[in-house]
Amino acid sequence: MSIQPSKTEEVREELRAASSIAVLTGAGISEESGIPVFRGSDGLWKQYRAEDLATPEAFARDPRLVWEWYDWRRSRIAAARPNPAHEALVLLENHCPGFALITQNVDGLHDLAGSRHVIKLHGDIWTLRCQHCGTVKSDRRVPLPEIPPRCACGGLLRPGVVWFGEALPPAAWQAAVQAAESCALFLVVGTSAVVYPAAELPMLAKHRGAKLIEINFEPTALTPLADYSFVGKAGEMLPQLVS
Ligand code: BV8
Ligand code: ZN
Repeated sequence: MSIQPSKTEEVREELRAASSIAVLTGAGISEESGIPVFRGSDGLWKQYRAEDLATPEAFARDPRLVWEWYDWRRSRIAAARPNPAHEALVLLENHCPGFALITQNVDGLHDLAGSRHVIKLHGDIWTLRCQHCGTVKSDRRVPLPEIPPRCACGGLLRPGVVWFGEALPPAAWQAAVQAAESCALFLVVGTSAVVYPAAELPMLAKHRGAKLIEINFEPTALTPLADYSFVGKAGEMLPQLVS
């Protein structure tokens, strides 16, 4: 999928000239790395929706089922490598002084690609938190030796991610809002923009006068708001805009 040459040149110039750039990524940026997205035909787990499993209630009711889902996702993610879209954002970070990368993804592929400061709005699938004593630890074992995993204190360990109905980590949310409010250009990549409050960030940036650029496989609620909207695969389009 190639973008109309005129638009490409215009956006390349916008990216070059922008004094500060904030980026919001969603599951779509990891799709070409082989990690299924949440919504759409090949959604994560056919008979379940993320909204049904990524909740404290689902975990309280059936920690084994929720952990089976996360253990399956961890094994998918462990086999995945960053794709050219992740790598293009590392290039952008290296060339733009005021750069902020905000992600809804929990897969850690931005860190693996070499992005230095990643604002994780929804946590990290490679960390576990004890429901009882609060211990937080990194755990990259795939598959997990026991499901559900237990803490040394005997408490139940949960994935270190933000579930529906849970507040986002305050520090991450504040950093994301600060970046959205102050950037000259806001780039949204691979998100359906249906999950809040993350989906507010591009609108906040736009209302503060930032240029809004969207790259997504299909149009979203943000598309009418965007100064430039590219419909297609991030791994193909982002490198064309950034190289
Ligand atoms: C909160 C967990 C309050 C980690 C996730 C009614 C209306 C509005 C809001 C609500 C409502 N009812 C409830 C809410 C709030 C709720 C919400 O927004 N619900 C939605 C579903 C309506 N939000 C919350 O509950 C949040 N918390 O509000 O707390 C509060 C406040 C204070 C104190 C206490 C409580 C918490 C939200 C976080 C939920 N956790 N995940 C995990 O397991 O991953 S959200 C989940 O969706 C993932 O994190 C994911 O990142 C996120 C967003 O999805 P996307 O990344 O956009 O992925 P999606 O599949 O949807 O889209 C991918 C896109 O990519 C598609 O458009 C596709 O076309 C495109 N694509 C595909 N391939 C490619 C591509 N694009 C480019 N290239 C490709 N190759
Ligand atoms: Zn514990």
